[in-house]
Amino acid sequence: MDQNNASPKKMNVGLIGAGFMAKAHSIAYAGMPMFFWPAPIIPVKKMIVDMNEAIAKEAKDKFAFESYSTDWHDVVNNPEIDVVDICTPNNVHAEIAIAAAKAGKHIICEKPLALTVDQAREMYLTAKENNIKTLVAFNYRKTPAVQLAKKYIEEGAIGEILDFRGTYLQDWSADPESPLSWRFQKNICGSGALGDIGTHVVDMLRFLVGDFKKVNARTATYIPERPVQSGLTDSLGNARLNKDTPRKAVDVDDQCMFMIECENGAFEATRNAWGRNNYITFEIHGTLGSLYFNYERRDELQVCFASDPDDRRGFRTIYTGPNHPYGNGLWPIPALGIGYTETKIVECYDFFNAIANDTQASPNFEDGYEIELISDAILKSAQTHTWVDVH
Ligand code: SOE
Repeated sequence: MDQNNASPKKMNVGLIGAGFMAKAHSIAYAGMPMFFWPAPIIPVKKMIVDMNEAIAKEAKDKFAFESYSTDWHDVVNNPEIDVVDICTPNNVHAEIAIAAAKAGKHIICEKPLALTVDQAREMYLTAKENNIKTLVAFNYRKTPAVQLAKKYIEEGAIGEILDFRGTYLQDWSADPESPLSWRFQKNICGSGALGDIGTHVVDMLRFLVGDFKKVNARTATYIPERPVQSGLTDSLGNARLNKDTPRKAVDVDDQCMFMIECENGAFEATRNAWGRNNYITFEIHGTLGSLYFNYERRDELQVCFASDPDDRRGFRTIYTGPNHPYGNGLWPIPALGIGYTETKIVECYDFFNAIANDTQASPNFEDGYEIELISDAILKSAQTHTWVDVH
């Protein structure tokens, strides 16, 4: 805050990649001070970048940025920019983040952090050397009901954790005619369902139950080729291409499942599960109770305790609201509805709080690197059909 306590400090943001995620992040920059006042810092949408000039120009107006460019160097080399926000496909995260860290910019990077463990390590170490603040956009852990689950676990309410399971199921790529966007090309995305959606729940489970020691995984590619779409814009299954459109091989996983050794855990991710749209779930069993969460009903956390009377024991629903984590900034009555936008606003709040208070936000590049190690172990395990150590 200014000395006279009048208004919070401002910081300029340069956002790179003007697709679906740019929309989510832009709303968060605008909305964060409205939800969490006084804001730790007010983000100013300075410049948006997209390789495609028409998209960049339109995004400037649509997402309310002051200027646009087609070259990400214009953001990274711009002394006026304080924060670089990377919303590009995964294959350029490392190059941009390393340059931004060397230029002393704080960085928000979309998930997964990188294509490989080596890239993720270099991103993490460069950020550390340059003493900047980082955040990887695993936003689902910011859902108040997930934070409430963490509170129950930390308070010992469910006792010692025995086992857990998680899923991330979607169906937008279940149709064989849905196009081969960059999310199905290993050289651009690194991995398929695992990196795109599985890593969100890996992040959530690490947050809730702790680090993974070993994994035993299987992956499958159900649809070996898809019609090729032009351009990098991601239709997320919505485009239907002409029947004669050339097809190309998919070289990443459509589905991935694995067992986890830390406590005993199991997990499945796929984008080919008809009827499941954003079915992120976890169920955690402890010696004293259980917790269950499903993002499709994200205002709710289901809890059950061993200490409940025998004739009334069963899952009951807690609706998150003003008395729960982040609740003071969000809506004043439980069950008014937390959405994707709110998770992004909380993420943005945590990031700027970290800058204002000289701490690190969570999950940061160190967490992103750890998740890359886990993903690498999962892919190795699926290849070798053996348990693989994460470290
Ligand atoms: C597509 O599967 C996608 O947009 C993911 O990339 C996001 O991370 C997820 O939040 C929504 O679905």
